[in-house]
Amino acid sequence: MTSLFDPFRMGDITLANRLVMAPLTRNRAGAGQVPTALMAEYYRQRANPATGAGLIVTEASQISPMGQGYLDTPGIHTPEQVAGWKHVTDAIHAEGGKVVIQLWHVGRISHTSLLPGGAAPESSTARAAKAKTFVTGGFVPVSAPRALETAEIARIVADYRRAAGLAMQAGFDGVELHAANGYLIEQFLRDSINDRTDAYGGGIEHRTRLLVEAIEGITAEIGGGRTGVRLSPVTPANDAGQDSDAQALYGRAVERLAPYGLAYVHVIEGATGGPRDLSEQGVTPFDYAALRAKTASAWMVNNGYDGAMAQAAVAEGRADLVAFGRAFIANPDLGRRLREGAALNTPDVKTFYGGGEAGYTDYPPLAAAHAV
Ligand code: 8OZ
Repeated sequence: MTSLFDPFRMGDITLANRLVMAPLTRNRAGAGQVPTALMAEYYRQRANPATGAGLIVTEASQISPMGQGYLDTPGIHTPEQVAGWKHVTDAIHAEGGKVVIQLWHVGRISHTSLLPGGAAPESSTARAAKAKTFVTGGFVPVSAPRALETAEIARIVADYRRAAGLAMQAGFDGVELHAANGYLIEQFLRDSINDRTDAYGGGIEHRTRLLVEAIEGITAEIGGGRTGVRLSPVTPANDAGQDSDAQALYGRAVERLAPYGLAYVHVIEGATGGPRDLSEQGVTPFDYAALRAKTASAWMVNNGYDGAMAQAAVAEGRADLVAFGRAFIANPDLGRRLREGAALNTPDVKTFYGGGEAGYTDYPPLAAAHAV
């Protein structure tokens, strides 16, 4: 029977185990949105597959200045950022770990104070989200966006592609396209947000176009075997609403990505960081197994898994890989703890976003002498 701790080959990337550190926004980048030495230490602590993750997915990282939506998130668009990330990937690889970077454009989930020249955020729509972000000084409502002109979309696709190339220069094993949680690509995917009348709006073929073009650009640059994608078919995160037919939309999206031979598809089941079952909120149950049937890529699941759930999912073949978020914030040695059935440290929500070492690199591992 397959275990969470068995090795796995995912596209061109060989993993020592199937335990994944989920992408986690921590807002600790330095000036110029450059990854810091402290960030390298945080990832290093979680990188050894003997005690930590078989794969790390980095925190979401903007592909352009317009792709940023929160204070102090790292970028992957300048030479300084590439150099900063190289310290991170070197630290992870020195521990024997593997790492992909999550490529991010927030779309309308941003604020003019974060954007070049105080620009309005860019999206599929000019309608503002009822959502908040945090900027210098605290939480604020997101700014009203501007709908991208059709002719501008090629620039966005080129930015994703360029970021994937920079990720390779920075020493990453691959990239994950962030197409989840109410950000730019989801703003195009869902008919609850996308109100366009051009070739990027309307029917499902049009609404999946940006996703497909982004993947086409990224895979042309680095290959499908080093590319993953993250989807969240029914999450309400960031005022995404619900698509009128999520099963058809996401089914077709995954079907259209199949020819690119992606290393993996990463799916958030239910509400991001919230309930897995949304039937009480009136959301039609989503059939994830039917979604998986549309791809030969490895299947990565996420949202509220504990060790027993993760082992069952892998043993029963419902998933190849299981991503843990909050548990990895508080437990650098989460792999060891799950393997040994040890208690977990409790994450401190107050230090999730921004700050320094506290609640970041100071969560204790099990004592070295802990009896196995
Ligand atoms: C929490 C805070 C800010 C951003 C996501 C990148 O939800 C995020 C995020 C999460 O995907």
